[in-house]
Amino acid sequence: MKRIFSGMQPTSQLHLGNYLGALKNWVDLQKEEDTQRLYCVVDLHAITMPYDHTQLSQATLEIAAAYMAAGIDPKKSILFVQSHVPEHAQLMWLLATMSQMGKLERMTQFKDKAGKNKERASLGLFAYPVLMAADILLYKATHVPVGEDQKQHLELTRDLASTFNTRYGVDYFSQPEPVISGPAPRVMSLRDGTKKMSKSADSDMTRINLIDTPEMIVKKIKKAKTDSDPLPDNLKDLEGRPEAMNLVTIYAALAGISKEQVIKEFAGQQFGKFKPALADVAVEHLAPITERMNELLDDKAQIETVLHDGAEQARKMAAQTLGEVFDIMGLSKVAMIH
Ligand code: AQP
Repeated sequence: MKRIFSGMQPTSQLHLGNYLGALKNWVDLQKEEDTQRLYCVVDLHAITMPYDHTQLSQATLEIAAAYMAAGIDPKKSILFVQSHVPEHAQLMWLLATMSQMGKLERMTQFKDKAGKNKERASLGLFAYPVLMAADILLYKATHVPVGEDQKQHLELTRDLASTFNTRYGVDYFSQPEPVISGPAPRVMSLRDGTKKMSKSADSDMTRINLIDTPEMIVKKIKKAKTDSDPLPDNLKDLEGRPEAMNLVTIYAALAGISKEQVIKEFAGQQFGKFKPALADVAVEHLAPITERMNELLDDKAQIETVLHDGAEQARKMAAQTLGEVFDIMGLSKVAMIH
């Protein structure tokens, strides 16, 4: 059976990149028959960078609310919080014993987040991809829907699955497939078309958050960086114009049409005309999600019940895998409590 796993960090509010690169795809995947889906709020990942501990628990609920508001249905998907299933951290440690430092050092996300001060980066940040591998392998996920930025981490997960099998002479973990087919696998910053839209970018004007009001969305799109040329009449001529390409990609993804169709509709028009149209599409698409999210956050007990049930289901699956991995690795289970 196909089994899907994915997660997002409660580092801050979700933005349009998270939505178009991953979350929208998760929702669409709920249409698939004979598929089990696990969607997680990965709070243990979120603490690998400096964070506000007074806000983490609230941020975790907000991400769960965003999942549900976007259309994740707890009847079709198991929705839970990573730290509520301790097996994630346990399997991570076991996988850490077979993870090569050299490979982890080559991870782009580590290099980006550690910056120039690599020596002072935490072990948690360095081992982030190993925890992500544990998240996925714990449920023997076959498919992992993510944005393009996570491709390298997925390759490491596949690598670790093979290393485990080879080291212990088993055919236990299969190779999870990345599913990078969201409508916009890489949404770029509104202020710099060469950088990805990110929760942790300093300026809020670089991103559209799922909780932004219509006025904020209109303002951010109006102020988005562009060049002074009109939109061309073919997609090829958008090459070398990253900001223009980004706005066209966002429009296409939100309107559910191709980029070619967007170009056909707006060929020859200046951004003064295109931006208000984009803002309309964005508000129309996001306003119902924001409204639902706010409703859910007014009734936190409902979200907590969903997360409680989800953790219970996830733990059963996780405990089984961990027990099997203990057997394979020769660890004693004599007094193991589950
Ligand atoms: N700009 C993006 N375009 C498309 N997809 C994106 N994703 C993130 N940014 C974009 C996808 O969203 C999912 C959840 O990501 P995450 O919470 O693990 O965070 P991240 O990938 O590290 O990116 P963020 O949102 O910018 O967070 P920070 O700034 O905290 O690192 C993933 O599937 C990701 O691919």
